[in-house]
Amino acid sequence: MPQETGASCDAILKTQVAIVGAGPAGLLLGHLLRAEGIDCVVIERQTPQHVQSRIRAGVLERITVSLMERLGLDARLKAEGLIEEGFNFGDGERTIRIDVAGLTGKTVVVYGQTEITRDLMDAAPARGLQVIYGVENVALHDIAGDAPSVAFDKDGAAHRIEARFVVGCDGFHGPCRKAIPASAVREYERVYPFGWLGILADVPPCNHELVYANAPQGFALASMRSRTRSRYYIDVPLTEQLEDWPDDRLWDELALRLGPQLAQTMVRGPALEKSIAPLRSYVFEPMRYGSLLLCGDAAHIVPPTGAKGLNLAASDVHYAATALTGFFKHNDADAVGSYSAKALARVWKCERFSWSLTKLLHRFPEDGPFERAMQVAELDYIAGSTAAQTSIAENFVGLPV
Ligand code: RFL
Ligand code: PHB
Repeated sequence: MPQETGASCDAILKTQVAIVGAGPAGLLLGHLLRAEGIDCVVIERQTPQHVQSRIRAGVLERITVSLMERLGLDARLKAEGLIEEGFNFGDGERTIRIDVAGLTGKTVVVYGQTEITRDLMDAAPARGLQVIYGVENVALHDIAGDAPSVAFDKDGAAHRIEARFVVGCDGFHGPCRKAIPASAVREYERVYPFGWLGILADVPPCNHELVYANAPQGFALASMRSRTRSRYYIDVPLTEQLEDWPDDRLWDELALRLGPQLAQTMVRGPALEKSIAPLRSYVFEPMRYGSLLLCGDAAHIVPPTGAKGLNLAASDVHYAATALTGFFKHNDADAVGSYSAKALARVWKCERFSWSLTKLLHRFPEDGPFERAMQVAELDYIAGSTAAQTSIAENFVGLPV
C-alpha cells in the first residue's frame, strides 16, 4: 500500500504509479495494477456520486469485457449485459442489418458506462485501490525525469504524490496532457458542426438491436441500456439549447427520423436524463512523455458514432498496464518506451472508423445533392456487399488488441 509521511505543510504520499482521473480508464488501470501487486493511487476532481451519474457509453467491445473478466468484476455484467449479435443502418425507409456475429464470430455487450464505473468503484476498497475524490488544483511536476510528482489540494490542505510514473486518465479537459511541452507534441483535430442530443427513459427499446438512421430530417440512433431502459439520440446544430427540446418534441423528431416502422414500436416516456454532447475527432501524439503516460479521452476523442470512446480507453489501459507491469515486475524498460506507438496504432484505426461512420450518417452544412447522393450510394453498396458489411462488422465489434 502507498506510504503517507507528514511534512510541515504537505502530506506526501509515495507510490509507484499516480493515476489522475477516476473515470473508467483510471479505475480500470488502478485495478489492473493492484491485481499485479503494483502500488498506485488514483485522484479524482469530482465526488463519487458525480462520477457515477455521468450517462455516457453503452456498448462494450470484447477488450472491455475481457478486462472486467480478468479482474473478476464481471458478475453483474454477465448477468445484466445484453449480448448484441448485430446492428442496423436505416434511412427512414429501409433497414440494412449488419450481422456482426455471423460475419466476425464475435458480439458486443450493451452495459452502461455508469454500471462499469459502479462495479469498479464498489470493488476498490476490497482490492486495496485507494481513490481520493474531491481533489483540486492538480499540478504535475518533473514528468520529464524519473521522479515525477503530482501536487493537489484536498479539504484546504496541500498534498503531493511522489511516484515513478504518472498516468493521465483525466479526460479531454484534464491537466495531464497540458503538462507536456508543446514542442514535444502534435495534435490532430476535427470539430463537427453538430452535437448529439440524447435522452434516457425507462421504456422498452423500439428494437432489440441498435439502429443508426440517416433520414432526410437528420441523424437518429436508437440504443438501449436494458430491456426496459432506452437511450436515443438525434443530431442537432450546436446552437440548439436543451430548453428547445421538451420531451414531446424530441420523441416526435425521433419518430420521424427512425421511420414509420420503428415509430410504431417506439414507446415514449419522461426523460431520466437529457443532454447535448458536441462531436469531435482528436488525437494527441505521443501518448507518453518521460514518466507521464496518457490513456483514454485524455489523449484522444472520437465522435460517438460507432461507440468507440470507452473501448479505446480500455485498450489504452490494457497496453499501459502491460507496459507498467513489464517495468515493475520484469525489469523491462522498453515496455513503457513502446506504449505510445502500440496504443496509437489502434487509436488511429478507431478514429478512422468513427469518422467514416459520422460522415456516412450525418448531414454537414456544406453538403449539397452530390454529398447526399454519395451517402445513399454508400448505404446501397453496404446493403449489397458482404465484403463491405464484414469490414464494418469487424470494426464495430472491436479490432484486435
Ligand atoms: P472520462 O470518463 O472523461 O474520465 C476522466 C476523469 O478524470 C477526471 N478529471 C480530473 N481528476 C482530477 N483532477 C483533474 N484536474 C481532473 N480533470 C478531470 C474527471 O472528473 C473524470 O472522472 O475519461 P476516460 O476514463 O478516458 O473514459 C472515456 C469515456 O468516458 C468516453 O470515451 C466515452 O464515454 C465515450 N462514449 C462512448 N464510448 C463507447 O465506447 N461506447 C459508447 O457507446 C459511447 N457513447 C460516449 C458515448 C460519449 C458521449 N459523450 C457524452 C461525449 C455517448 C456520448 C453521448
Ligand atoms: C449509447 O447507447 O449510448 C450509444 C450506442 C452507440 C453509439 C453511441 C452511444 O454509437
